[in-house]
Amino acid sequence: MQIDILTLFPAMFEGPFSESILKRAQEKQLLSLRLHDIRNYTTDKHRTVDDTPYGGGGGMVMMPGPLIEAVEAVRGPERGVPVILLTPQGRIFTQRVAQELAQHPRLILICGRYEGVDERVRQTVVTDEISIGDYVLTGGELAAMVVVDAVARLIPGVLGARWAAEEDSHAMGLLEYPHYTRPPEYRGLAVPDVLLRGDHAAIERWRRREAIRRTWQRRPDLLLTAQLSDDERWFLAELAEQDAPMLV
Ligand code: 4FD
Repeated sequence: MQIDILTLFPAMFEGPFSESILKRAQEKQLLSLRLHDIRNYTTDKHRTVDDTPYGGGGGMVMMPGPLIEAVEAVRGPERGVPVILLTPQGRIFTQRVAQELAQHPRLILICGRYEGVDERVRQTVVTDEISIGDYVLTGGELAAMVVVDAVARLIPGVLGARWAAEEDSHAMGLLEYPHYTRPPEYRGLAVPDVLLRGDHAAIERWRRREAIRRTWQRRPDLLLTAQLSDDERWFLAELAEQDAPMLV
């Protein structure tokens, strides 16, 4: 997969893209991350990328010219490449959206700065708008890094073979079960016996139930769509009798 990122601050991406899983994915040529400085697509001698808003009011708006020229140059003649603007006004980014984006061979991400982007960028080149959550950032760069990370780990071969991404809690629609490693007792806190006994069916059942317990306590909204067996539904009904979920 190739992801092109249009930004005024390409250096912001150096750390996250040069470490760990994203670094390895690029070395294995499963992922190509290309950074493009929007300022290289300006035409005036001051390399201007923003201007004051028509109609007045505070702040600066990113001009349409450099952004649209950048998208067209980077995209080339290819059709059907998603051009995604990271913005608080976009659809909320979820594991499902990450899975959807991971099906594409190419993505183009636009990182806005200042108070926003001239509306004509949306009207001409943007095909999708994504928000990583209901809060405002100083630019789209951190949001783009989040999207790249979540999408990259879904590309086959990027995670180790033992770590199929579809086994993730959020892909299952539940929160993760509790994890333990050595030692078997730490400061008087023991690892649950079932995990030490090696009965893999019992371990699986315990993990599913603990995932359901956690989801009931912390994110009961997720249980509306989670795929549960009849046995697990009975377990959930028992939980619901014992204690109410944490609301809000
Ligand atoms: N919640 C997000 C994305 C970008 C951003 C910006 C228009 C503001 C939050 C375009 C307005 C870009 C998010 C930059 N803040 N700020 O995903």
